[in-house]
Amino acid sequence: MKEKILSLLINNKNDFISGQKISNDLDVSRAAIWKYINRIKEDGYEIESVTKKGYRLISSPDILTYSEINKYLKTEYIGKKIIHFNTIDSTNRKAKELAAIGEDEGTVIISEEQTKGRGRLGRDWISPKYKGIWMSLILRPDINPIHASKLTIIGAAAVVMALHELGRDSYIKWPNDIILNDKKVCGILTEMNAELDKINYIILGIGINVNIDEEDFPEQLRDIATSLKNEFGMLVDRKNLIAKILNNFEFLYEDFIKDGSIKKSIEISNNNSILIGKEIKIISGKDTTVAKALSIDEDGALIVEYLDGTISKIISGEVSVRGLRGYI
Ligand code: BTX
Repeated sequence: MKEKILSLLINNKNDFISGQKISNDLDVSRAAIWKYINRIKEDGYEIESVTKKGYRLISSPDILTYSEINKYLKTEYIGKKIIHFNTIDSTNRKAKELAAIGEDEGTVIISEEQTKGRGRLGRDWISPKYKGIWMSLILRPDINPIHASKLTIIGAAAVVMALHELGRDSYIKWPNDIILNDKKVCGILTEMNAELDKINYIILGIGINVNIDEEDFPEQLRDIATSLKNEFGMLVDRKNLIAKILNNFEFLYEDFIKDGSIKKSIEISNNNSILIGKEIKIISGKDTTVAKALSIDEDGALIVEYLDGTISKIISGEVSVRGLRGYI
């Protein structure tokens, strides 16, 4: 009921809505409305109440709830249910737990902070409160598990497109990082639960450093990590950005689900790649090999040319890639 009353207030922003109308529309008593309005205020919403006029929403807090994001969403099913936390260990961990007990495709888990955010290979992902987007999408594509890594490519393309819609260029460091000014601004962690030939669920975790100040990053990350605020010189609206990512994601994902092709996402990856045309290091366990990154092929694999001229195809997840000079 709280969410429904909040939706009415948000949809009537700038206008008063009478207690009587809320009562009629939602079949709830005036006394109960008063109680819910107080709870909504406790969440940080500023609401004016005037006798005989009713209630009016003055301002919304910067929180990533469904009510706040839905107004920007154009999707059919991605993000149509958002489960929001103030704090959690890891949204990917929570998403897996919920997916395992049947949570639907499209549900998104978002937290204002993560206390144990995770990167690939058990690495940590720092996720300070209210300053980033830490979210995980639950997906149930009817595809062979060997194609699961394509979801990372689609996710990265959706983030790049969303930033493009904000008027900003960003670059993909294949397969799972988004780069600005040669530093990491976003990381993607795709995890899967599958049987031999059937996917039970995929969790697509996206972490974006939105309004993080440089001093919020631990010392050892300052040379390799940045935030949108750092690079753009201004605060960025997290809600609008999340919606833009989800809108783009559904568009690109639908394409994949319909005919198995990630052509559009590949095009975005190739056009916005920070690796293509460069000499890179391919790190596999203890071995490091130097090669030139040529392109990303239709399966989302990185095509490289080794120093002896051999052309090879690298599947995401197999290796880490680095620029010859430092991180990029
Ligand atoms: P990755 O393994 O490619 O990158 C992890 C590495 O990046 C760390 O070892 C560290 O050096 C660096 N790092 C840590 N935190 C940050 C940060 N905030 N910004 C830039 N660099 C950082 C990348 O893994 C995948 C990250 C996915 C994170 C999302 S957040 C929502 C979801 N839930 C969850 O637990 N993980 C995902």
